[in-house]
Amino acid sequence: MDIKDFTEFHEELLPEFNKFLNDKIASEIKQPTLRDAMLYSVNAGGKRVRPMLMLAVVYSCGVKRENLSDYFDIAGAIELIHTYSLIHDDLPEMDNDDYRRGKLSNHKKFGTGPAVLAGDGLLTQAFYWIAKSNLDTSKRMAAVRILAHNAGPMGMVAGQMTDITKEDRQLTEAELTELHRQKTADLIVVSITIGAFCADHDLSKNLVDYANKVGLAFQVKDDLDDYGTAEDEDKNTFPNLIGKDATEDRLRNLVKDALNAVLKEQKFDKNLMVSFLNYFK
Ligand code: GRG
Repeated sequence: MDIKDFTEFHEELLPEFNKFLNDKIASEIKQPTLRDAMLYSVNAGGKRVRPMLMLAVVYSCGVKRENLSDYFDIAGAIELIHTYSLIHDDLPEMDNDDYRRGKLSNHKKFGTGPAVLAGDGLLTQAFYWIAKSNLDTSKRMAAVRILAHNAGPMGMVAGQMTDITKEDRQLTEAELTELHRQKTADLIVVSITIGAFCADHDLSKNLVDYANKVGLAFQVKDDLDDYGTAEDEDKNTFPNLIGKDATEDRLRNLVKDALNAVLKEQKFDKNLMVSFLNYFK
């Protein structure tokens, strides 16, 4: 294996993956406002953590660098779903944010109707990309099933519903953990597990444990990053519920557990998944 580190992997793959995303959306979506609104948020500065995690798992399972583009449709689908979720999350009837990643949110740029439709378009197109991918039928079916399960009303959409309906009361620690698991962790877990399925890796409890710990750590880090800002004040977050120090402890423990889990993984190059944990430092 030539690439030993997640950061290096990310830098190596990103330009090619970004070009793939842009070319594909630009050629497939003919309605100009819809195409512009979809491309606006896809190109608004996202870090591409989820698709790069998926591709890094594929690579760690032994797929060669030159064959990784065979998996771009599935990795792209995950990024489209992530992007749709952020557009809808920013809407006035949801989190009501005017800015995302320092740029105008989609509805502020295009209007609420177009933003809803840009999200709808990204969500639907994700499953079109998976269905049209050149991977074996069994892999495409697994990707559709896992993604729909974790991103839809059994996962992320359910988490979002809990979030917007329980906003005005403080959740218990167990409720908050479940909300974070559904809203954020489930899509991260998908990125890892779909990667393993697509690369013919026998999905083990260790890799699933790693995925679950990393997924939750992602939201706990986000909570810590936002802690103390004006918008964060009344929100259901770990630091608001259990305090900053206890939340930092929780993050450290999640990262330690993720490391221990992935180190036990068999028939798998561990360098990229271990170095990904630096994201939480
Ligand atoms: C609208 C169905 C629906 C779901 C929305 C993802 C989500 C659910 C809401 C976003 C709220 C939020 C900011 C959660 C924190 C964790 C998170 C998803 C952060 C953003 O992910 P990054 O850092 O984003 O990977 P970039 O900007 O890099 O793409």
